[in-house]
This record gives sequence, C-alpha cells and structure tokens, in this order.
Amino acid sequence: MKTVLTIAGSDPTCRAGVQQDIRTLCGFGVLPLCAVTALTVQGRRGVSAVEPVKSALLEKQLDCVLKGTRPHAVKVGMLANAGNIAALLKTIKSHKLENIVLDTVFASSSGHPLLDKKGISAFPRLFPFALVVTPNLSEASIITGMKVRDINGMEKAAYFMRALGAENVLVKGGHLAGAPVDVFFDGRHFYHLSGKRLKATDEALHGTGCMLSSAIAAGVASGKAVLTAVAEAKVYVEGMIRLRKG
Ligand code: PXL
Repeated sequence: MKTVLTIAGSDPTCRAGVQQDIRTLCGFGVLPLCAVTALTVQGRRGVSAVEPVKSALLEKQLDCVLKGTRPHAVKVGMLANAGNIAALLKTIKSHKLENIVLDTVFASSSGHPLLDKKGISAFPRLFPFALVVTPNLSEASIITGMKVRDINGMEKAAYFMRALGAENVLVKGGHLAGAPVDVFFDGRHFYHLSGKRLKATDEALHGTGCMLSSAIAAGVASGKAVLTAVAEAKVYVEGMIRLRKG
C-alpha cells in the first residue's frame, strides 16, 4: 500500500488540517502517516487560539514515524512558525523526503494567522524541496511581493516561485474576480485549469485547500504525473464541495 505523510495542524472541526488530510488520504486508498505541528481551537466562528508544538517535539514525531520507512509522498500544511520550518528542513534532509506537496497555509479564512511573520519569511526555504507548491492569490502575493489578481499575474508569480526552487507551481484562482482558473507551471508550459464557480458557504469551503493538496499527494504517491494528480484532485474537491452543500 502507498503511504503519504501529512505534516499539519489540528483542526477540531475535522474540515481542515491533519484531520481532513487523513480523511482525504483514506478516500484515495493510501495509508496516512502524520505529524502534528500545532493545535488550533476553532469552531463555526473561526479560529480562537493556536498553540504550536515545540519544534523539538515535531522533529521527534517525524523521526519516530519515519523510522524504517520512507513515504511515497509528503503533504505539508500548517507549520505555525519558523522553528517548525527549521525542524522540517532538517527532517527532509536527514530522511531524504521526496514528492513533497507544499501547501501554503498562512492564515485561516477568518483571518487568524496560522504561520507567524518569521515563518512567512523562512517559508521559501522549503521551495527547493517541493515537488509542487499550491498558493492561492493572497499567498502568492505575499510570497512574491506582487499583487496577484489576474491570470497574467498568476503566471508571473508561478514563474517567480519556480525560480525560488519549486519544481511545479499551482496558483489557485478560486478568489479571481471572474471564472475560477488555476495556473499550473512546470517550468516549460503554463496550463490554465478551469473549474466551475460553485455557490458555497465559507463553512463548505473551509479546508478545501487541505483536501486539494492531500489529494494531489495521494495521486503522486500512486505514481501519477503531477499535472494528472492536480487535475484529478480538482475534480475530487469539486465533488466534495457539492456533497458538503448537502
Ligand atoms: O485551511 C487552512 C487550514 C489548515 N490547517 C489548519 C487550519 C486551517 C484553517 O483554518 O485550521 C489546522
């Protein structure tokens, strides 16, 4: 059985974070492993508290779960702070982790920070190890310092992030003013992946980024090409949003 390690924060609603990752990975028939980076306290009204785990404890979790095994892919979600990024970098090198799907989790949809300022500055240090990085428009803007709000800007940002070392970049266009188009860049071609604009509540959309990155990691672990895994993950997330609407 293929295995995917998720490194992410806990969301007690189970709609996002490590809980959502595990559900998604199981749905794709891969075996999840996990390491928890932080506890969040949240409910229907958003995040009310965040408690990062000590970086040494994150490192211990990773060393323990990786002893004697190398996952087929890794999904990285909420990291909380620069100390956890340093612990992850150390682990990536010591355990030679590959097929890393790096989700950019900077803040909750209600605006609560999920990665501190030093963490945001340190975040691009992970790019050279990422098979694919998956920012939305605001995360792409923060990383690149550009105002990313249209497809042209998404292409420029994707180019910039590949130059920072990511092998592939998926800039998610769910917050575009017009039709939702994602831009995928593999260093040679820009692919425009169009989706359907679904009418959904914030609650129904909560955690869909976690779902998408986990689904991509599951596809990659199963031997799919990154672009195929991305396309299939998009179809999966769309289906789940429809289900969540009831
Ligand atoms: O959806 C981003 C996200 C990721 N991980 C955790 C979260 C959230 C959003 O709230 O709580 C733990």
